[in-house]
Amino acid sequence: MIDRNAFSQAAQKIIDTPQLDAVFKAGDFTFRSNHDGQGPLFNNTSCQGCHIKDGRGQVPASSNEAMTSMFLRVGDSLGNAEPTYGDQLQVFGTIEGQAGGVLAKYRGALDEGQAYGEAYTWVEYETITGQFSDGESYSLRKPIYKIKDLAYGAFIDDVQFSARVTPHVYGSGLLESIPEQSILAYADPADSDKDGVSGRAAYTTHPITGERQLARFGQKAVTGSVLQQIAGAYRGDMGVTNSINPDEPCTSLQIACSEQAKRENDKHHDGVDLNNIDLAQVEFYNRTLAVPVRRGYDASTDVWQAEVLAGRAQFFAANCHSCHIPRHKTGSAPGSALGDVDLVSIKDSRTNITALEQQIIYPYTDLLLHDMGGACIVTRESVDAQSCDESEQQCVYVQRCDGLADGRPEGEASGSEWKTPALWGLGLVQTVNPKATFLHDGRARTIEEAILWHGGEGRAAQQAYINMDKSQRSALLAFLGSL
Ligand code: HEC
Ligand code: HEC
Ligand SMILES: [Ca+2]
Ligand SMILES: [Ca+2]
Ligand SMILES: [Ca+2]
Repeated sequence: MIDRNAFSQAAQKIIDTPQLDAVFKAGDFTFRSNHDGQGPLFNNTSCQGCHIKDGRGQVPASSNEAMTSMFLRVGDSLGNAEPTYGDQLQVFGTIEGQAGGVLAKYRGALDEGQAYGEAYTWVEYETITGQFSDGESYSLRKPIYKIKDLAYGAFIDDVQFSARVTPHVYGSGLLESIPEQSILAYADPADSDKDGVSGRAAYTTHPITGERQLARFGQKAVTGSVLQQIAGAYRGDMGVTNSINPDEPCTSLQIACSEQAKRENDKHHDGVDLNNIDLAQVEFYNRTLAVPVRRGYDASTDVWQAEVLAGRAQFFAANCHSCHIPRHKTGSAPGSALGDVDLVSIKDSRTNITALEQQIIYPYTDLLLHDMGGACIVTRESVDAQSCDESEQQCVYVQRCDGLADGRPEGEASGSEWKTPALWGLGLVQTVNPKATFLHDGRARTIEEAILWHGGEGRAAQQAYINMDKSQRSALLAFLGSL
């Protein structure tokens, strides 16, 4: 289905099995729903609010519009959480008697003891220009992130930010089922084949079994499973505690947040905000959302369009496939670590999800970390962009970066490493959400701009693109659009 619902289909084997289809639909419902116990701090009220139609979020249209489907992570240059604000800036807070989310107010949580949103964040773009080898020019928008209205006081001096726009979720279960060994086969951390591309595996600890496992979700590869990812999202993005993340997203320095959390728990009395049945259903839903079918060929004759074939050749000639590995084969897909779930209960058993097993898939990713180059500087500025002293007036924190770097290490990734994203479904991104854009922070308005931002290990591929003539560039874009 090539329409706005292109990312919202169940895998066929799920549709064909009524019991599984029922769990998929229940998970879909919960994915779209607001929850009891949401807050005291949050970025959005539902999964779907960010993963718009199971696809991407979007950058706000103006600086007056709060970020709702993107956010800024926060921390220091060594990868530690910010002591007061934790690892993410939640722009909404919860205040008794005020409906909906409450935005940040400068010193509001300190002076009034109320759980305001933590800070107001926005982005401004600067235009930078460049030229293809054939003389045609291009322009890119370079983001400058700004943060004001800090409700809980100043940040530490060495504060770093990482803007993230919401990625798509379909195909997650297939990516989860690629055997670790198949991914490790592509890692070349010391670049021993000297092609300028290394690729490093990141690891994490399974939240239930405690096993060390390859990290493959999140834009810096910090979580190892769909379950770990979504349990973190419930807590960090929505303030919905669960069996895996039982604590509200308040740090010990955020008294107003903890006080509000106590008031909420007085109301709910059931330990955590979300039960495991809902959590496991949403996990199942995310794992079994299907990848849209390829376009770019004549369905009646099965013949590929000439331009798509030519673009595919350019993709390999530019060495894009050294990171965007086209083909993988999934292995086994054990059921949820929480246990098998149906509509009303959860059992101790773990039945494999056969729809995800032994599948040949074309995600175009190695799921490894790559140094994409660049560096960032954070300054404190007054409203008129002069330097600023927080003891006298409110400062605006400003992050400027060269290249794709964010300057904020996370998990095992450095401040300039990113996980290669899957390219499947790329051509339908703006069909599903016309406001969606590309790269980790949505700075690229088009697929072409995303390619032009590649630096570091991706520099040679970017240069190859710049050196292509116009017909070669169009062909490559036609190929990417058919994925
Ligand atoms: C406030 C916006 C927001 C909300 C709400 C949200 N997400 Fe996300 N989601 C993101 C962002 C941003 C990322 C990338 C995170 C990163 O880079 O570490 C992400 C990543 C993911 C991924 C991993 C994608 C990948 O391939 O790496 C999955 C799966 C996911 N979210 C599912 C969910 C589910 C399920 C919910 C509801 C419980 C949810 N998300 C709620 C913004 C959101
Ligand atoms: C060194 C590894 C590497 C190479 C080589 C590489 N990429 Fe990427 N690519 C990445 C990483 C990592 C990202 C994510 C960067 C970010 O979000 O900041 C990315 C992002 C993208 C995106 C944006 C995807 C999205 O979901 O928004 C596109 C499109 C893309 N690459 C296409 C290409 C093409 C085409 C080539 C060859 C000309 C190429 N890449 C070469 C690693 C690579
Ligand atoms: Ca809560
Ligand atoms: Ca926070
Ligand atoms: Ca190499």
